[in-house]
Amino acid sequence: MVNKTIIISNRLPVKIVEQEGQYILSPSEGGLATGLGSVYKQGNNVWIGWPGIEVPEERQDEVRHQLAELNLIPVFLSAEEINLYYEGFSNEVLWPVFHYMITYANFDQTYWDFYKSVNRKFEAATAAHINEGDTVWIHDYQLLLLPCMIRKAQPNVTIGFFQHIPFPSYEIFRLIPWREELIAGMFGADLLGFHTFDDVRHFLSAASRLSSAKIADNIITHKDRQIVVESFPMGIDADKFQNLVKDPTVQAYKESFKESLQDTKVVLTIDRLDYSKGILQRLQAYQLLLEEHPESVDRLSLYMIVVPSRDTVAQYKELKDQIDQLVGKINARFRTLNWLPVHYFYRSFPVEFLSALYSSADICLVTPMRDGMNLVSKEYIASRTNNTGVLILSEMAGASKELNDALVVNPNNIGDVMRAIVKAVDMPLAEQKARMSVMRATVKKFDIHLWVKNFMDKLEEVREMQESLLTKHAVKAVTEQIGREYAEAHDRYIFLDYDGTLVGFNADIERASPDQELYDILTQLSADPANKVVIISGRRHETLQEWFGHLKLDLIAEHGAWQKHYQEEWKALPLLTDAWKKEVSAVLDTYTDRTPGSFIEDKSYSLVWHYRKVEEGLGELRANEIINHLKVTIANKGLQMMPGNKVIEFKNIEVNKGKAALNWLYGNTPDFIIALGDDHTDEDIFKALPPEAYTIKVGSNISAAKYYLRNFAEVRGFLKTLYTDGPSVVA
Ligand code: GDG
Repeated sequence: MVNKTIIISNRLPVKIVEQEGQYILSPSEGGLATGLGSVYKQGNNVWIGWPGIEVPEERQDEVRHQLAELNLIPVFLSAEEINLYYEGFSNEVLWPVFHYMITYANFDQTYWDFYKSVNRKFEAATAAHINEGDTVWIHDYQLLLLPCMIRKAQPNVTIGFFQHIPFPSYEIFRLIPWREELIAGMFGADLLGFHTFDDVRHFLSAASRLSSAKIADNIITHKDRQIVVESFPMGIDADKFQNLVKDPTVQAYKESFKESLQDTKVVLTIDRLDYSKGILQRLQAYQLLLEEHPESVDRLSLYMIVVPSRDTVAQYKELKDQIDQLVGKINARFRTLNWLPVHYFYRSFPVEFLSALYSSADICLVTPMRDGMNLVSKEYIASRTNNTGVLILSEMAGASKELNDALVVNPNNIGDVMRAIVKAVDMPLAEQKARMSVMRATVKKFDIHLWVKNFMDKLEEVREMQESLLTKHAVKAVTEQIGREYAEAHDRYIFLDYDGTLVGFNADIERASPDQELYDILTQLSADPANKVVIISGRRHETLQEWFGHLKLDLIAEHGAWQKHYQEEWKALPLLTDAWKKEVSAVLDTYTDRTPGSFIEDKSYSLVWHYRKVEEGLGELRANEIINHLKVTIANKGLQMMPGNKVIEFKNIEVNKGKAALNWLYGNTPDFIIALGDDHTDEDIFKALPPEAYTIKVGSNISAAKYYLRNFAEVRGFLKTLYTDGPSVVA
């Protein structure tokens, strides 16, 4: 069967009205629906979502059939479900919190219960259509739990998720009582997309604090799967807005504007009614302008379109009342016989009317308090086919990251917004054109079609990465192969790192000592005369001596600075100087004093700065500061700096586990080599060993090693299989 792609969002891209007992369907013209048209309208692909109206049970089949012709699959929701899952949890918890308006949030337990049950309903609707190998693209904050639900029901599908609104900083996100569940829900995806890199950073920081997943750069490793987190700034259907300007209906609207406006300049604003859009603050800035710049009177009008939205909710109704009052106040105070300061419309318009406004307005004022992206700003730009006009844009809108030729303002600074309007009014034509043409090129290039393509391409790339990782896990088949080769070999070298490989991590480094099970494994393994078992660790040689001196093992300590063959004495690498230590430790001391929980470990030929016990985030920050601080010293003194697992180690460049391992092999021709290790320093071994060696990374699947195991417990299970003939204990 051919694999398909399933789009899922709260709303289907369709409007349904009931007329004379018939359901009439009209497809949505929004940019997202157009962009995704290239996906869901193809082959057996579908789009799953709520059809936007309550349909009585006995008529659901009828609607289902009508929708099926458009490749749409409905999830029918009752009025109660819409009220509690959508208006409730989505719009009274997630929307305000994600837009940093926490005082508007209402953490109601019933909302949460319904959010879960409706997400489950979406999962059930999906289950009826999804097969192994399919691709799913879920949209937005109403469905944060859905990725995990689908993953559980159908593990072998590729799931993408895109969030259209901002992801807040951890300090805000943590306020939500169900924060861990939300993060876990999102973790079901393979690819998580946001509009901006700031949203990505915020998500990664929340994920690292609210889960035990490992995070490296923008990749989260969770339950053996890698989740890629990326920014995909959404674009618009730029061609459509550009071409609309020439449309006869649009031209007619424009003509009549021109007549009524005379010489008045127009400042345009278009938003849904929402407290995140900064509508009141914008009116205040305009009022300030009329007060401070009386020359604007008669010359500048504000055209303000507010599209009705959620106005049954008390907070929105209140906002509407406040806007009504302030508009009334400004108009009453400043209007003249022939001029109205604010032309205020509380309704929606056909897109031709918007196009006429966009292409007529001298200035577009877009000043949300927070906005995931903001498409209005991009639509204004695409409509400026003669490259004139000025965009004033809030730095809190995702779009401000791309449109840096706009006049960028802080929407909370009313004076700043006012000054930007003055600047826009006075801006010479040449400057307008210079700025606008750059922004038009951006909006045209990064349009909705490229956005869809970029996301789908990345999803495909992630799918391929997941498939190749699956084969890397040293699962049963592979361990059996290693086991066979091991059994046939007569001269074996087994290199084993210690911390994180043979034992788990402990915040207290002295406490991670070997336990009886590990001693048993090492004793059994080394009992075979064909085996040379080498512990190769960053630990001090005194420690390795104390722990392993009595066993039949070779020991390499401090990444190779100290070495000991079984039944021989410890030897240090010759000609190593440690004179540099004074200078480096003086610098490290200043950081340790400022970073509670950190400490310095002094080894013969290296210094280690540990931050495992430091507050999450602070340790990484300080580590980066240290790296920057010591970069030059390190290079000048022939040292190397090695960031490891919650440590940074400084040591002589000659000391390296890879070189030490090669030294051990020098002059020998073993017929079986295997190395297991978990951190940065073990990568040197993986790279140094000959190609026929088995290399196994522990804990992560991003490595130069050929295979990986999940943790030290799997390592122990694996090692046992080598000396017992029984089946692999690795799952
Ligand atoms: C969310 C995020 C993110 C407006 N009035 C009329 C009308 N519109 C259209 C505009 C524009 C859209 O509505 C509004 O999009 P925004 O992006 O500005 O804002 P949200 O609705 O809050 O969207 C936002 C977006 O998702 C996409 O990811 O950018 O940050 O909050 O396209 O043209 N359309 C018509 N008549 C109107 O009166 N036909």
